Amino acid sequence: MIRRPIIGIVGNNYLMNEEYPVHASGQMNCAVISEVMNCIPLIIPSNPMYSSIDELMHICDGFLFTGAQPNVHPEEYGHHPTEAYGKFDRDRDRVALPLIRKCVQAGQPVFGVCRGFQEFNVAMGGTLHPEIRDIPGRDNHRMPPDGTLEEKFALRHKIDLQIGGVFERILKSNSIMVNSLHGQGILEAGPRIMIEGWAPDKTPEAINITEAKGFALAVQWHPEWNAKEDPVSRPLFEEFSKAAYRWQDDIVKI
Ligand SMILES: [Mn+2]
Repeated sequence: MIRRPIIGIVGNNYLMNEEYPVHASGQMNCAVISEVMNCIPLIIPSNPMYSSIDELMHICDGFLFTGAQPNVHPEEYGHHPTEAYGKFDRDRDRVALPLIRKCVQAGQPVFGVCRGFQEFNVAMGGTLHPEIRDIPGRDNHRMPPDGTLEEKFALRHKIDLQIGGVFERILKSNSIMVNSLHGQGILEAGPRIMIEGWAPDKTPEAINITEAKGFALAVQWHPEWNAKEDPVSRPLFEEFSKAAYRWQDDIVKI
């Protein structure tokens, strides 16, 4: 092996201090790739002009689709934007959605978190709801508006996992506790989206893409928080890591 696997982090585009444009990703994403996965984190500037999807797949061995404040643009799933949808990051949409589709087809490992989870669903033909707490019977899944990071990322609700599913196999349990920092959620699951985890109010929180050739899981919560110690986060990232090492081995053999 020449080097450890590289995990591309699909970066966010935003205005620092509301005026200076930057490409960025949270440091927790890099830390989990380095410290739990034993892989190399590489933040990708999400702009389709800079690199093709094939070039990104050649550079990296797997991809992490992280959380972010801007939502996937509703035109990507045939809905009209309203103020309820908040801010957008069209360049990330244009990189993330085709990258998910192509990786799933190729078997290159992909893991989605929060916005990444929503990107998986949209990439596979599903739709999103801009504010799930407005759906009758649903809870508020947003983070507390105030407080420390520890309070914002604290465990908030249970998830029931599908018995016999991929998540249950990895986590060796069908009931787990997770944090919750999302306003959006899945409205209709795409045809190949297998929902394997539900919050107590039936909001989908863990998905697997059926008939994907490789590792293709996504979660609505933020497993990068406290990933070294958390009994749910750690096995998920370890499994993602194994998939990236396997992918790299296979590529080297070719
Ligand atoms: Mn939640």
